[in-house]
Amino acid sequence: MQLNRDVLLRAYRSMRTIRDFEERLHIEFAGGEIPGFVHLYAGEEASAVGVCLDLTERDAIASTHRGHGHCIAKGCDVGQMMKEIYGRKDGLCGGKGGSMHIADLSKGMLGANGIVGGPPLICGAALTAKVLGTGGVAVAFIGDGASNQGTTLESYNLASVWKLPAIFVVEDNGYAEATASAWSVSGSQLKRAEGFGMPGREVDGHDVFAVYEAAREAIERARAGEGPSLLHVKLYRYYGHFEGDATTYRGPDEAARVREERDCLAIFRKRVTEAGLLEADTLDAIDREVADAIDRSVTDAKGAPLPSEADLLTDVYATY
Ligand SMILES: Cc1ncc(C[n+]2csc(CCOP(=O)(O)OP(=O)(O)O)c2C)c(N)n1
Ligand SMILES: [Mg+2]
Repeated sequence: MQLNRDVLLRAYRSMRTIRDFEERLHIEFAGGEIPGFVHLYAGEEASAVGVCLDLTERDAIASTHRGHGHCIAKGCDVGQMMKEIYGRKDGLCGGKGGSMHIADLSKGMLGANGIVGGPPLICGAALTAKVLGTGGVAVAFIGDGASNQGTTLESYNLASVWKLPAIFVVEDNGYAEATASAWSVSGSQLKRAEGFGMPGREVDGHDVFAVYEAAREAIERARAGEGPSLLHVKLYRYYGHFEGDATTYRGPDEAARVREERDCLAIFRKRVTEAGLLEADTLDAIDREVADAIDRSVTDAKGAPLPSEADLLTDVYATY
């Protein structure tokens, strides 16, 4: 399917924003001002963006510990995200979530998650959509490591049994911390889906068009009440597992080679300019606008106030 100009521009801006956000955090984290752990999503942009292009605010996503890209693709405010990661009072979660627990329920972003294996969350969101008849779908992003968690397999079963409008996106970047998926994942992701009665598709995660097509099919199936699907998205993370990881478990030029040969931004640019769909100048202008926005977000975050002592006592209990 040919995407229209607006959607193409949105896809590029979103992928570029994620890349710049993450590359800037890589630099800023080394300065020591950012609290907690940071796991970068650079290199995996086409997955979050391709999956979220057709989602709206009535649709929910549940992220992983590597959640900034999912947040941006789902429409979260980048300035507030940066403040959150810096632990500032007017960050997306009042500075109390940080990188690993960032969330924005108003956008249907249920949260990044420190516990690997969060797919049960989207069974709840999908069941809500089904019972209330909202037409919404719920998407779980799952790492290759998380694909081995019992909670993930239980979610596959529940979603199939209840015919939930759920989509499981296995983002297979080849590693869980320092362990290669070749060592830790048995059988095949698609056969696992088949075992639970779901259709599954393998997708090139460096190609936003391929991800979009596969996600669109799964979303349509979910909205039509036909039940869950699984996407096995093959991709790669450019940086270490967390910021500070010496990455001794992969070859010295492995990441550089993937960046050179399979950069989703370069692949997109080549494809759309050669086909005459977008002009290089237009993409360059987006690059400049995004660079300015990220710059501003860091300056604003560094200058923003921290939570006060009194803020320790808020958001502790929820009342319904
Ligand atoms: C239940 C649980 N077990 C272990 C961990 C520690 N841990 C954090 S990230 C991670 C690896 C996750 O790998 P993967 O799911 O492939 O995601 P990736 O980091 O590659 O995006 C592990 C084991 C955890 N956070 N939660
Ligand atoms: Mg992984």
